[in-house]
Amino acid sequence: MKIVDAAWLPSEAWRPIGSRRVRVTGSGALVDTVRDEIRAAGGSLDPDGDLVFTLGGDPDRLGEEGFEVDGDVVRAAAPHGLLHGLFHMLRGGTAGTQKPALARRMLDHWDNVDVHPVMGQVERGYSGGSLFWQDGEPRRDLTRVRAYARLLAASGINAVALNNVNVHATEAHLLTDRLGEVAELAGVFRRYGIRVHLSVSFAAPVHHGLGTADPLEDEVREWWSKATANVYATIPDFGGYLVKADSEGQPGPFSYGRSHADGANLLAAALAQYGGVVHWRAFVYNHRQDWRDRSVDRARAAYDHFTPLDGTFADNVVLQVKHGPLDFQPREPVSPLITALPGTRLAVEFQVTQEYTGQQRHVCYLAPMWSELLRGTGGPAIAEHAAELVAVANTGDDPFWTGHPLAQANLYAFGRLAWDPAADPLAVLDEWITLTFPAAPGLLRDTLHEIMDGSWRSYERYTAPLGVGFMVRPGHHYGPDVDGYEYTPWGTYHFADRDGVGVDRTVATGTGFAGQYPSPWSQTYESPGSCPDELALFFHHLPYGHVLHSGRTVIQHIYDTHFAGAREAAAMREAWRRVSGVVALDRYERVAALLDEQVRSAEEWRDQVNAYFFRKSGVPDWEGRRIY
Ligand code: GCV
Repeated sequence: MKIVDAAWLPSEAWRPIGSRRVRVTGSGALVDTVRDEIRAAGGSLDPDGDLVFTLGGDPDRLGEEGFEVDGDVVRAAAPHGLLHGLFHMLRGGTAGTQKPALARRMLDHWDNVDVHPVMGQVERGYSGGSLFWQDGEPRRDLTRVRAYARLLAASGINAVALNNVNVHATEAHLLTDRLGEVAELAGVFRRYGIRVHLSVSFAAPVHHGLGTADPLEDEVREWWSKATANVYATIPDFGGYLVKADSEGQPGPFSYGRSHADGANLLAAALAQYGGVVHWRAFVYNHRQDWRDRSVDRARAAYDHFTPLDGTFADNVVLQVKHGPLDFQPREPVSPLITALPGTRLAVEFQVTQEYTGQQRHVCYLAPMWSELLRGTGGPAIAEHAAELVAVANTGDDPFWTGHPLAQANLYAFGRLAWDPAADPLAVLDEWITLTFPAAPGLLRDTLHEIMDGSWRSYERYTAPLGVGFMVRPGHHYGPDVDGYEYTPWGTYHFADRDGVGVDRTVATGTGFAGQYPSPWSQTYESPGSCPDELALFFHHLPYGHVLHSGRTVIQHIYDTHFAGAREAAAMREAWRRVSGVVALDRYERVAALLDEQVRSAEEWRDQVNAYFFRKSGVPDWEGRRIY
C-alpha cells in the first residue's frame, strides 16, 4: 500500500512546530509519541526550548485527555492530553482549556478479513479494501495503519472497532486463534491513544464447538469468561466487544428466549474485571415484515424493544443507538429511543461512510446534519443524552483514504464534533481546509466552501423528499428507485398513491410512532400544522395539494427541490473547474470525474422522482418545466 495522501497532516502543516526548539517533559508511551512527532516534523527537542509541552496540569480539571494552552506552554494532566495538545497547536493553538465533551469517540470499521461475495471486503465501503487485512491475511506492512492512527488521533478519535458488526465465519476467529492479528493492530493504535475493540458474534461459543450460546447457561458464561481472559492477557488495554444481535440475520439471545439485557450482561460480566465495555447495538427490527400489514412500523422497533429494558443493563454495557429510527437516511428525526433511556449508558451512532448519502461519489459534507441532530434543531438534542459518539468509518486502502478526496472532511469533522458537539460545522470545515491545504489561496478556500457548505442539503433536495427516505436501489443503495423497497420485507415504505404520499406515524390515525417522543416533540410531530417541513412525509401521509409551511404544495415542493438540487450539483462542478491548476492534478482529476458522476446521478434522481410523482398525481409543474 502506498501512502500518497497526507490528508489533514501534510508536512507543511507542521512547519510552525518543525521550525521551533521544543521542550517536552514527562514520560510514558504517549509522551514518547509527542517527542517522535516533533522530531519527525523537524523540530529540535531542547531542554531550553521555548515551546513547551509539559505534564503537571490539574487532573480534576483536565482529566486524561484535556490540556491547557498558555502562550507557548501546553500543559496536560496525563500523556494523552499532551498528544491532543500537540495536534491543537497544529490547528493554530488558541489559548485556553480544552477537554472532550464525550469520553469515548469511536469509529466502527465494517471490515471483513475475507472478501464477502456480496458486500465486498468492507461492507458499505466506498474506499477500496481494508486497511487491516488483504487476501484473507493481516497486512504485513502496517505503515499505513500507523499513518491512519495519527490522522484519527489528530481528529480526536480515541477508540476503533476493527471488524464488521456482521461477523462472518472467518472473522469470528479474531476473538480466539487469530487474536494475534488484533494485538498487532492494537499496538499501532496504542501509540496514538486509541483503544481497539472487536465485533463479536453472539454465537461465538457455538462457532467454537459448544452446543449453545444461551446466555443463562453456565458453560456459555465460562466460555466467554475464558475467551475474555485470553484477550486481556494478550491485549491488556483492549476496549471491549461490539455486538449486533438479533438484527438482519445475526444471532442473538432471542433464539434462546432470552432478553437483550441477558445477552449484553453476559458479555459485560466477562469484561467487567478488566475495565472493558460491551457496545450493544439497538438496531433490532423485523426485516421479514409483510408489506401488506400496515400495523407494523419499522421506525417503532428499537424503542419498543429497548425501553422496557432501561435500568437492567450492567454498568459496562453501552447501548449503541443509530441517530435516527430507520437507517442513516439523509433526513430522519432523532431516534426517540435516545430520549427514553435515563438508566442506560448510551452511545449514538452516525454513519461517516456515505451509504445513503452518495457513496463517496457525491460531495455530501455531513457535519451540518450531525450538528443539527446533536444540538436539537427541530427535535430532541442528541448531545443532551449521549455519553459517547460512534460512527461507521468511511476509509479504506484507497490512496486518498476515502474514495472521494473531499469525503475526508466528513471523517475529520466527526472526530471534531465528537470532541465538541457544540462546534460550528462550517468552522470545522474551515479548519479541515486549512490543515489539508496549508498553502490554500483564498480562491481554493472559497471554492471548497461554495461546494461543500450546503452539499448535504443539495443532496437532500435531489433525492427522497420531505424526510420520507429510501427510494434507493435495493441491495447496493446507490441511485434512485422510488418503488425499489415499496413491496419488500424491509419495512421502508412511502405509500405513494394517486392522492398523496408519506407514512402516517401519528397516534391519532397512524402507527403511533410520534407518541414515542417526549413532550413537546410528540405534539409537534403529531400534527402537520406543527411538524417541520423537512419531516412532513416521515410523519404524515399528505395529499399532493397539501400546503407546507414554505407556502408550496407537496407536489410543487417535490418538483422545485429536484430541479434545484440537480442545478446545485452542476454548479458544484463549475466551481471546481475554477481551481484547476490550484490543487494537485491527481486530486483535481479525481474530484472532477466524481463531480461528473454526481451531476449525472442528480439528474437521474431529478427525472425519476419528478416523473414518478407527476405520473401518480397528474399534477403539472406550475413552472411548466420538462418532466418525463
Ligand atoms: C452492517 C444497514 C446496512 C447494512 C449494515 C446495517 C447495520 O442495514 O445496509 O449493510 O450492516 O445497516 O448497521 O448493521
